Amino acid sequence: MRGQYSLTKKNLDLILERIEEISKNADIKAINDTVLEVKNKFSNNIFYLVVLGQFKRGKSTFINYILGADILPTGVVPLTSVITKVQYSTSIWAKVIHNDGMEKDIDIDELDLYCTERNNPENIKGVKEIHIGYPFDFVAEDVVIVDTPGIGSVYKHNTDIAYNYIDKADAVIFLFSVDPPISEVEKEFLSEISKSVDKIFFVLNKIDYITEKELKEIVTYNRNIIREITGNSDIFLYPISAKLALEGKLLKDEGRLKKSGVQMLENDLRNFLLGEKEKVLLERYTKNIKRIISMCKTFFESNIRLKLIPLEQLEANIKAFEKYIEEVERAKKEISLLLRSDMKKILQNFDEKSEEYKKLLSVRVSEKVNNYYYTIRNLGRVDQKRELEKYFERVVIEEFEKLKEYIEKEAEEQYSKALSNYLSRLNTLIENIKAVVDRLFGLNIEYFKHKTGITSESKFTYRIGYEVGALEIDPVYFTYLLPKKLAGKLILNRVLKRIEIDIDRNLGRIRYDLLRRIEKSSNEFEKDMNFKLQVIYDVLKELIDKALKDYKLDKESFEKEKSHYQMLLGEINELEERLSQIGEK
Ligand SMILES: Nc1nc2c(ncn2[C@@H]2O[C@H](COP(=O)(O)OP(=O)(O)O)[C@@H](O)[C@H]2O)c(=O)[nH]1
Ligand SMILES: [Mg+2]
Repeated sequence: MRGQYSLTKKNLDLILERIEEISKNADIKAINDTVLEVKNKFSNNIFYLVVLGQFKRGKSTFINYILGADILPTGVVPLTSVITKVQYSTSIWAKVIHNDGMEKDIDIDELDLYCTERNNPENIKGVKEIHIGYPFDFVAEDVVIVDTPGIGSVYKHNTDIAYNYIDKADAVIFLFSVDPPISEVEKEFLSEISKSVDKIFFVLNKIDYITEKELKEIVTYNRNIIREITGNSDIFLYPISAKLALEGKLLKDEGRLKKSGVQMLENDLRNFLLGEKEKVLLERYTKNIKRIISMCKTFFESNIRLKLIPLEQLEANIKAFEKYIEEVERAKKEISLLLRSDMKKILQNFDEKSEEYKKLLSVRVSEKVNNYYYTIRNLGRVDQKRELEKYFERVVIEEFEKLKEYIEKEAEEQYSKALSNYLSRLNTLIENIKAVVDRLFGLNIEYFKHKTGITSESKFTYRIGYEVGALEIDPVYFTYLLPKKLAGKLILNRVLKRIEIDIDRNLGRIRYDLLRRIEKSSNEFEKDMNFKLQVIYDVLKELIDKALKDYKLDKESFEKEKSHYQMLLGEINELEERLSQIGEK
């Protein structure tokens, strides 16, 4: 097995080396970058087992179980913001890799300083990855377990990080949990993953929350959804409780371990890694080389085709394209403006309803406080005041939570409606550009879609999200001192008077939060839109400039260039043939 693996690996290395030479010769950035990426990924024979899922599904808890130690921060509010790689090592160590490449050794107990949103808000410390070495008894040393931040969180950068990791995963453990049902975000995410990763272990976590009977229903329900999304009817869903599993392992409590249901998953994982790790690695390597080959082919074919267009025609087409780009830019501006005005409407809607919210809350809280006062009216003055204040605080928070939920839902609905409208406009625009490029230059710019996500944009990366912090009740006004002789009704009145002030302030907080998120999200959208279009312009420019430069050559050299590309294309075709022969072995 090992020998066969090395031999095949060597053959694939040779093919990639040759492709690298060819691509260097052609000097196209998108291709060179991809070659480098694939080379890095497969040079060290490391198998990436990536744990994915929406945030708070229990990913970190599960990895802690595998490690047999409470190492990764769990239940962190709101979430982790960098990926963590765990690998086997005889000693325990941890280090932080910064975005600029700097590395720093840290104490393993300090992980939360770097990977929690709370201690590293929006990743101001510029942490890219955290690497951990730990002597855990799982599988081989060349398996790296990757803990990803959750998708579907309020922070877009987190979603992106999890997303970027799909490409690098050799196998995936995808965690669902029994608490809330499968979300739209999870469905979309899973659909992306199943397109690119062949081996996915589906796990249903937190089964300790439910009864056997409920479990049966949830498993059936979730399995059907997964089947539908992946188009695979042969789906197994492992029901586990990562929490019980971890506790069981730490406390050496067989009962808990058994109840956690983790054993079957662990066995299957182990067997899979022992038996198929190398096969999977080779398959993925082959797949990636194939991808580069088709990039190269498209490029050479395009380039040869460009050379068949007479110079005057090409120049006229470039002019026509420049005109078209002006149109695109206008459309782009329009999308931005309309999006922003829709976003403003969400806020206006909130403002218009604000008075209504206030009244509603005021009525509800007063009613409840009044009723409550009735039940404690016989208490002494001090007790009465204390109890009333406590009750008041609780009721305000309760009522606010309800309202907040309602506001969130409404805003999210309006937001995603507006956004999906503009996303589909942007996608249409991109499709149009592709069609125009094809018509004018006979070029297919699809080949670099992998690098830039040029094709279509999915909507969940721009969730508005919503996470207002704890509500604020100003403690100061509870400390007022009442003149001794005043009591009873007066306390009640004072408390009731505060209602409006409290409601005002907290509505203000919700509004501020809404505004901030809307702005952030619209900015992200615009940034991405600009980036996508710019990438298309850049790639085209690179291709056309190359073609134009060749036109400046004399006839003989021009023909020579043309046949040079034809030769390279021939070589690429040969490599493709060689690759398919390796696959058959
Ligand atoms: N009841 C229960 N809680 C769990 C289980 N697994 C994880 N949790 C809790 O769920 C929360 C989120 O877990 P965490 O591992 O941080 O999720 P992650 O965001 O996916 O990494 C934490 O408070 C965990 O203690 C489980 O099997 N049962
Ligand atoms: Mg986590």
